[in-house]
Amino acid sequence: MSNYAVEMKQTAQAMVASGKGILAMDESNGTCNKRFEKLGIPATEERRRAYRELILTTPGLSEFISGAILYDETIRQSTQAGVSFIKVMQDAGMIPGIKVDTGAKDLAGHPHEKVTEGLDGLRDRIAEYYKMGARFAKWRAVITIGEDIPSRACIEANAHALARYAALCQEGGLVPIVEPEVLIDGNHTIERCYEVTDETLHAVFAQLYRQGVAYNQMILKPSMVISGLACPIQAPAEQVAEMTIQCLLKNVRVNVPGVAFLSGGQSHQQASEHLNIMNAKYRSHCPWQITFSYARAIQQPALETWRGNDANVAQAQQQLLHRAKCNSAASLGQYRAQMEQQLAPV
Ligand code: 5MM
Repeated sequence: MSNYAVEMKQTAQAMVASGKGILAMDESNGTCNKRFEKLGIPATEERRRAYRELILTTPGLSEFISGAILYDETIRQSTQAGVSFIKVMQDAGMIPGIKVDTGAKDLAGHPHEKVTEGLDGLRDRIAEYYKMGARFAKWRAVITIGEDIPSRACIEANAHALARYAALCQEGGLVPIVEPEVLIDGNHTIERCYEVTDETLHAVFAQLYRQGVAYNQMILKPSMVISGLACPIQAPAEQVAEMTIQCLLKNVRVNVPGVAFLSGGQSHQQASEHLNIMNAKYRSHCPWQITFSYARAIQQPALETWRGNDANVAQAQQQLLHRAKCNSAASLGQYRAQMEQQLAPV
């Protein structure tokens, strides 16, 4: 048993406490810059810092957000006034987390498929992040649906890496968020997405078991079972919720404290609606908390309002808080479409 077992169990439970979710703001510089460039925001370290300050200093955010996943550049940054982001989070009662993978790279011998890298030197990086104040970590594996893919090789390589990452995290005191994302891109049906998600989760839990990962000290961050974006038949929200829960019940160990979904390219309202139905209809059938760990589905309206202009900070924070509030309500099965009309002042 890890020396940190008691602390990690408490952290994992706090990350998915009732009515709270995890904010993903761990975009690597490449991804963050791409999002900035689309809106004409200068892709500089200072603008990335300013944007992350906007997010983390949003008044009232911790009412809905238990913790935030940072990127290596961000975890070392501070507010304009010189307060480290870690301290800002700790003072606000939000748990600092850190993305530790180094990205999805081409899988040798398997065209169009990826394997996530980052195991080299990970033990030392975990020790450094723990010392800085991080208490959880994240690693994202990417599974693509297409003609004849995913291959067994891709699913197994990613599941194995996720489990080795999770074991290293638990050894070093960080709660691992285990994120196997089945991409929404493609013209596949929801049934095909179910098959692939089922196979992926099955492989991930087999590897977590093999590597001795403690299920009660981790969080699962899966994608929902959903129609491909280009599929001519888009499954209704009720079906997305039902098939997602069915797939999770089949594969996720009962003592995992929480499932925190990624939004994966869904619109922000869809992401809230799907999460809400899962909680309203199926929460009592599930042994784990069901919540969110969204990036785009929380941040996008705020980013579009801010546009790199400091004069827009307060309004952007209002947008961010609103999405956090809507998703918090969804994690309790209390989200209603009318909430979208009720922006609270910050
Ligand atoms: C799937 O992406 C994660 C969740 O975000 P969405 O809710 O927008 O789908 C997210 O944490 C992602 O891993 C980060 O944005 C990091 O992205 P990159 O590709 O820059 O590492």
